[in-house]
Amino acid sequence: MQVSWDIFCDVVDNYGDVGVTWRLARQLVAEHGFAVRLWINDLSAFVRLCPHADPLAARQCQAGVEVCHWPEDWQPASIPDVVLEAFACRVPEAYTQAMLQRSPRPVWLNLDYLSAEDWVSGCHGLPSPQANGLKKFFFFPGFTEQTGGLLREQSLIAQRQAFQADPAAQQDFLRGLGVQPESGARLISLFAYENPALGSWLDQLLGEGVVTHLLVPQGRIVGDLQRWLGEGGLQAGAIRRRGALTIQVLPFVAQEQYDRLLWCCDFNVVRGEDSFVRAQWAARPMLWHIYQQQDDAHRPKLEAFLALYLATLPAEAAQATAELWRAWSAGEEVQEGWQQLNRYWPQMREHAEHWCQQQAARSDLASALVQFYRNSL
Ligand code: TRH
Repeated sequence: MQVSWDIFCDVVDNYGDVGVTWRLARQLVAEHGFAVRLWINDLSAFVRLCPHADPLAARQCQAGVEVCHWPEDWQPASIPDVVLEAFACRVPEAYTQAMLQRSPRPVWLNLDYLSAEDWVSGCHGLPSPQANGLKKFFFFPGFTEQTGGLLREQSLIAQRQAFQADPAAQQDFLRGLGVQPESGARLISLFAYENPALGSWLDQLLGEGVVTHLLVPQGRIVGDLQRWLGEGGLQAGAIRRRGALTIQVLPFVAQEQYDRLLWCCDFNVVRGEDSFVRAQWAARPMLWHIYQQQDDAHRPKLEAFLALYLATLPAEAAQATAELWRAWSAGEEVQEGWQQLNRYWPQMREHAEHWCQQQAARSDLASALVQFYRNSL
């Protein structure tokens, strides 16, 4: 009998919650042969990542996944072998009651946010007994052996390497997006939250006089871009030239295409959780705009990742990266950090590939979840 999974996704904001669960659901179907239902409470967010999807359908099949609208008014549904709540969302009470009735009881998991902090390895896989007698397990993604790993499709790295070794394929892909960079141009992608630091970086890019093509997917940073350009209403497709700097606004594309965009670029600015991981698989130098939390709770997360990511880099290159990332996340001027980083470009490029290979040598998150499920039988 085919093993069945329910994944629950409460879209808090933006696209990370739905991005991670949609990616995981597809992988569980494609690589592990499971029957997966993905419950999403806001299908409009899902449609951005899966443009063919129907935002109004109560149920639809996409890439082999049964994508279901998670209604406020919950209707009874069968209970699968595995129930996964993403990012501390809670399944409906009636559903929990039905879990109690099932024999055998389903394996119940809570997939947490990604963090490089030390405490994560101590909490990964721990049970959390519930008052009703059910047991829920905490499952933590992460960067070390003691965690659940990172989402990575089986052939992702091979695909990425083949694409990066094929300039014609890159050119075709970019042309499909309406992007035709000057030959030899430095390509940069920018997917970030609002940031007052943007102007200082654009000033710097402009001042360097290096032919640069900056690709900006539609989203929250576009307001700051408009302010710097001194105009409003920028739509996807807009191209503006300032000296050697070309800025182009891109449409929001499907996840597979976004991967290719990252693979094409020399430098990627990413944010949140999922694009942050995808940039690591792209194996190019990057800048992470970490999701800002109350009381600066994101700062230790940023530092924890920097400590891991930069551990094997020469001190100066590590220092330059850390300065740039800290300044960007604090919304402070980034000229200095960017200039410093540019001095270590060859090391940063090599390091990005090395980090990617190191992380890819470990079990991926979907496989680790499957293993956890099998061990719990
Ligand atoms: O959108 P994000 O900022 O998402 C999140 C959420 O805010 C979440 O609540 C928070 O907890 C988390 O960050 C840390 O960033 P993220 O995670 O990178 O998700 C973006 C998704 O959008 C990712 O799956 C990649 C995808 N994407 C596309 O599919 N096409 C595109 O063109 C772009 C730019 C992104």
